[in-house]
Amino acid sequence: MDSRRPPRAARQTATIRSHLLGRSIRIERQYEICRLNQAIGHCVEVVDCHTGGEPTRVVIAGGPDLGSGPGSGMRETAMAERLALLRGRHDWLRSAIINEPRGSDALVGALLCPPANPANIAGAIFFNNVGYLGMCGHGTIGLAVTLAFLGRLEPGTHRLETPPGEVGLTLHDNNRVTVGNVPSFRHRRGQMLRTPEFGEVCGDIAWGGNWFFLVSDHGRRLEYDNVEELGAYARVIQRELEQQGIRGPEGELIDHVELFGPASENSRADSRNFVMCPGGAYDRSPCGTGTSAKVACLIEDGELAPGQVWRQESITGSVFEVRAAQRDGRIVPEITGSAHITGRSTLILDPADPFRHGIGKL
Ligand code: PYC
Repeated sequence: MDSRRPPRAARQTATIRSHLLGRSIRIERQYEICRLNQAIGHCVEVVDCHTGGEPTRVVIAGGPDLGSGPGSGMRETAMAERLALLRGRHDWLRSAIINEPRGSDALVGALLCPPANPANIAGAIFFNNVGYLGMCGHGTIGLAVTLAFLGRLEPGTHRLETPPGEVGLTLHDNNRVTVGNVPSFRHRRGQMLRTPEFGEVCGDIAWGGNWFFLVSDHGRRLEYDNVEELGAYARVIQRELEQQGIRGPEGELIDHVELFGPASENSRADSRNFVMCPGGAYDRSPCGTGTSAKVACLIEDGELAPGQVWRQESITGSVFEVRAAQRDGRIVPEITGSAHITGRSTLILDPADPFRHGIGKL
């Protein structure tokens, strides 16, 4: 036994005290939000963090009521139904939280929702400057670290509901998290795409919780000082995929573009990427869903074995470690990365503010 550990009773008292403290802070904050809502307008409480440089803003209070039940139980998950409600009736809130003057194009939001299954820790809907994401790897890592920061998540393994399905998350410590992603797969290998600006581009189409077009042979320098050129190139690919109707198996838009190149010398990574998201901002992290899509392609090509770690470096130099299990013939990636809290604030949507719902986006 570790003699430095406090006795069990003392540990239990400390846990109860921290829960009670967390609860009374929450009640105090909720009272404060109600007071602000009455005095100034709509208030939304958020915690900001970044995962490998990519920011996430988690909405912890002030979001709309999207229901708490199990959903219709039809084809869609309860979280996909809550997402449809958010998109249909409250899209102004997404824009207000993410877009300028409060946010930025790089920001990803995460709205906490009641889970359909009470055994899961929460549900989450991810969104950005132009719409909604499926799963979000960096966002889930950020969400777990946020919940730990708030005293609402203990180290260990938990389950989170997202629109494309349930994911696992293991909180290792205050910053490090492993996400058990949704099954990932390649839809098409070596898809040719004609572009007026850059000629033919060849890529794979794969799913890792979002849809990706993965390009290795692009002839571009994957360095942080070259993000403008990389962004312009990737946005042309996004535009042409949409215009030429090149889509996923059920007509889904391929809205993320991922370019690959050699890792930087000191990173000990296997590869470096640049990921363009819908909305025109690039991912500062290695992109959890994009790396899942990459790992699915590598396993299908026999270039990576199930269980083998793939270290993916981002354009900013941060690294995710991804390993995938093969279960019932499906590739199920696990993404490990770190997030850090950067702030906590109350957003105020003043009814007299002409830009309360974001500049020029709605
Ligand atoms: O980490 O999966 C991810 C992600 C998607 C969009 C931005 N980050």
